[in-house]
Amino acid sequence: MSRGSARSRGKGSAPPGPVPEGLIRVYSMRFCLYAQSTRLVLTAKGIQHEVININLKNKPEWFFKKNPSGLVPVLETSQGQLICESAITCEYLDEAYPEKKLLPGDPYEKACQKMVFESFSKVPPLISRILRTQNKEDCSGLKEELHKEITKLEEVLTDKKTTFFGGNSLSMIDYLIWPWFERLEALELNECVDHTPALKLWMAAMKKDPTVSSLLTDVKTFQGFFNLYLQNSPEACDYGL
Ligand SMILES: N[C@@H](CCC(=O)N[C@@H](CS)C(=O)NCC(=O)O)C(=O)O
Repeated sequence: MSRGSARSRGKGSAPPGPVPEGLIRVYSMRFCLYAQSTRLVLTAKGIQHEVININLKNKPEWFFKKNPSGLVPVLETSQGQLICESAITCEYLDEAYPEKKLLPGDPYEKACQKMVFESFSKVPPLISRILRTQNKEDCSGLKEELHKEITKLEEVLTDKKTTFFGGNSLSMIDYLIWPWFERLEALELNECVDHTPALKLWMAAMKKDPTVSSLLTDVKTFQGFFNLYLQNSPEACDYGL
């Protein structure tokens, strides 16, 4: 059970009931990059879950009881436990559902994944600033900075000589950073990976992964969403439904 493409719940909607036994719930938004990482982990691990989409431009009052900061993703268990912050939700899922581990057991390898994630942490704010800059000609400095950060990730892959960031198979770190790369084309930022062949191969390999491909969104849909989201439209989160 998932309903990842259900319409979002907004102000005035009834709060959802308790999470049924045997399921975990994720409060999400169809286009949220952070919630996508959580949904990728839920899907990759085959965890039975339900998705409740939140209208982030017209949030239901009850949602602040799930997360006072009003951000998605949030996980809710059948015992009423609430877990927020995407990286924390992903690590929680990996520990709470230990079949098919996505984080390495080896402490050093795990630390390496966290170091890559820390290095990646400069990318989301840059992409967000580029998205919000009205006059795209003013973006050249930001694009240069983004290119520099992306080059650091390219170096990780070339030093490791592996297809994925944690080795030759997909693991947690790949799911944590993928959503930003999926949106490069829709944001007309593909040039940032023009000179990073290892990252390009990684992106191609990611798209072939059944979990990643099950949650892909097409470029036009992303662009339609960005357009409405930047206008603060309450229709943004349900774009295309
Ligand atoms: N650090 C948070 C960031 C989550 C986040 O920014 N989510 C956005 C949607 S992509 C959100 O809920 N925005 C609503 C708002 O800013 O009010 C995480 O990793 O979970």
